[in-house]
Amino acid sequence: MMSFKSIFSPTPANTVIGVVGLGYVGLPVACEFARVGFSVIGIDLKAERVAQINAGISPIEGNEPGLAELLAEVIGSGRLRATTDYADLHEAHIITVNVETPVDDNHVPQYHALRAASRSLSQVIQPETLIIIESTVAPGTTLQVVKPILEASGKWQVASDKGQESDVQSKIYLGMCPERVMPGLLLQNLRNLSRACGGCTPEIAQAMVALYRHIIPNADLDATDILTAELVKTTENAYRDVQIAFANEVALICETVGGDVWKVRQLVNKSPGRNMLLAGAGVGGHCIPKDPWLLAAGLNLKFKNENEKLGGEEINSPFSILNSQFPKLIPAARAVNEFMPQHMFDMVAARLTAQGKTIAEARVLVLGYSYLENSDDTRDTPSEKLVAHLQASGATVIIHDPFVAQYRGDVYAAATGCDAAVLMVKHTAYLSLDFHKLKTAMTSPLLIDGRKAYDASALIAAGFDYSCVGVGN
Ligand code: SAJ
Repeated sequence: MMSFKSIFSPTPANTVIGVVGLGYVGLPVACEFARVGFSVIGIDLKAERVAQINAGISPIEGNEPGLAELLAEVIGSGRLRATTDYADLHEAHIITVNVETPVDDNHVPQYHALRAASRSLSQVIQPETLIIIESTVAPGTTLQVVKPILEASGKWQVASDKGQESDVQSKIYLGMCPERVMPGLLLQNLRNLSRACGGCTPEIAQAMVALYRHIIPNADLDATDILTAELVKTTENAYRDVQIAFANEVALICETVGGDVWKVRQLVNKSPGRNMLLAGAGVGGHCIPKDPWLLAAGLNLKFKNENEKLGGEEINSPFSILNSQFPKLIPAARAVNEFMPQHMFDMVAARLTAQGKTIAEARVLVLGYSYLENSDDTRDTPSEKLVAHLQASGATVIIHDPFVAQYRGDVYAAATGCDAAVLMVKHTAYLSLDFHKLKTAMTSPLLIDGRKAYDASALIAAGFDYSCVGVGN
């Protein structure tokens, strides 16, 4: 087993790396460390995913530039191998954990995967192994959920800078380094975005900086403590969610008072220090809708641990203990953003009514089903919520999306016989629609624009009943 010193300056020659969770974050991480020469052991519970990876085939959907080729290369060179067996991590000196950390419908973090990974690791690691949590977690989770599980057997003690020195044979190290990847840019973001490297001790934080420098040559790698690293990640995404919610709230105000949020935003952002984001049809994806709740849930962890040991699988709702003194802004922003798909429904229903039709008899085309433009990722997509509202009201819904397999096809054929169309995703392909062909296909040229994809005057000139989110009539 390597000595602490070699953890402090990990190199491909002296360090074997383990990666737990080979999803859209873990797999690129494993490939990147293998690319620079480390021997990497990847763990995933899904045997079929492990088999695909060992065959050099990427299981990651969507267009991820460079990932498939890199995976084939590092599998071919033998630097990366995948397995379902945690025992294979026995030889790893540093192990990153990249498992899912979702929140449930009550916004409560679900740590089943994290707890299971922590339990499995505690049974196979060696003295002085460094475990780095890369998953996004509520502030306090690494030290108040992961650490107790790793130490539960009594065999291990996580080093801390509080001087409780344990003998080397029982000492392990813990770190937290949140990822900042984005679908479609997995490798690019991994290589170029700065990282907060939170260590159980300052020396371990520096060791993490040395480790990540191998795959992140230029961006800032900021040594810090574990709690700060947890707060940074959840805060940066809560920040974005609140910023988007502000734009959406101004959009709703503009609609009511007869303003145009798009013009307002353009001029507001000429003011120093302003950067108003884009209003729209809603906020989807794997990060932004979830991470604000993880930030809020940190409050519960603190209260929970002051009164009782964490035992159950779930942490109670972040608001169950607090008497709603705070957080106020985070839940309110979530509510605004979650309302936007409903607002898109209200807009199309109102225009149909104005045309003497009911939503129940209408055939409505939803343009865009992924959560982000030019992406096939449909996780937590606002379009799913709009479709549910439409179907619950009896409408016949036609979904089109050039990136989502089951909704591809000729958009004008999809528009045939439709009474209304709702633009939910600003895919590039939609920006060059032939409005004449669209109008000919539809029974009535009614278009609701949820992303300001179009110039109102062009649509109106083409004879459309056109409305845009954030623009009053
Ligand atoms: N959205 C708006 N208005 C905006 C920006 C986004 O309505 O001004 C909507 C999008 O349509 C989408 C959702 O919000 O439905 C999320 O969009 P996003 O641009 O934030 O894309 P994500 O979810 O992939 O965000 C990720 C995040 N990165 C990580 O969590 C590591 C986010 O912090 C980044 O800012 C974002 O990528 C990015 O732009 O890189």
